[in-house]
Amino acid sequence: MAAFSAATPVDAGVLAHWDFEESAQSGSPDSFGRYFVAADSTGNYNAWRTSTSTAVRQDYPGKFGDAAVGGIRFAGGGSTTSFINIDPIGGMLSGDFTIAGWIKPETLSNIPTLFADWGSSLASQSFVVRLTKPDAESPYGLTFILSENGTGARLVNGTYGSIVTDQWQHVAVSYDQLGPTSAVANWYINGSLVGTQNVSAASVVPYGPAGSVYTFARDLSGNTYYNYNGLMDEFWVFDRALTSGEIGGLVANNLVPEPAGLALIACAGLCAAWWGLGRRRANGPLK
Ligand SMILES: [Ca+2]
Ligand SMILES: [Ca+2]
Repeated sequence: MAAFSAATPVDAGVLAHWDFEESAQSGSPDSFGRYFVAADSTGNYNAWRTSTSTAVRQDYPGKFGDAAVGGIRFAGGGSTTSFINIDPIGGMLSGDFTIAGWIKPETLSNIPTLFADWGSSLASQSFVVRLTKPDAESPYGLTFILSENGTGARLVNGTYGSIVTDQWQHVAVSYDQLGPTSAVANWYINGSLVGTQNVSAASVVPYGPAGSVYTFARDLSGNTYYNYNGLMDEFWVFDRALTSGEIGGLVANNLVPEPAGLALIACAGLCAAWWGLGRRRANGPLK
């Protein structure tokens, strides 16, 4: 457990991380009638279900970790129990964030949802990360939808890149508020930037945790044909927009580098003179 979390820097901004190293889900409900499925390394957002059906299984391989049981499988295919839930992540949707994880789809049909705020309609979902085939000629791509707090208007809505079946692929989306009225969203597949949207709105603050639950592998109420079919592994949520280099670190070794700015912050007092000299050498005299 948490073998791949141990080296994560404390300042990396991790809000949640599920490594799915469990080999089975709990057969006994907790006091809320929920069955434990997967631990979050922060301890705050353990994933649970409302049943023990075999539509979700922990005895499947992942991308990282145990070779036999290091991932999780969702049956999809119209199953009404093929999903896992977590409590809404406070701090995720009031500002910058990144969602990243590994997927290995078994089938691709309809609009498989990977991770979303589970609302009663698309309009009531604060965020959705799913797979979409935009038209008959295009491959399935990575979709990211994010709604504005207060109005529900779309801040972000797009599908980019190419997703295939039967291969592990790393998917990530980030949201970076540049100012009160501007932001930028990025889509990554296997560490490569595949899409960017510049956001301009009266307020670029996304919904807070609007739903009663966040959910993996399930979309809206009743729309079981939106359930994802396949494997997942190593999903992370961060409270900031990771750089492409940091996302590359997740792809290469499932590790998160220390944010680049923190070294300077940490030595701000002692290093001010040194940093000033460095800048002078690099850029000419400071004004
Ligand atoms: Ca597992
Ligand atoms: Ca794993």
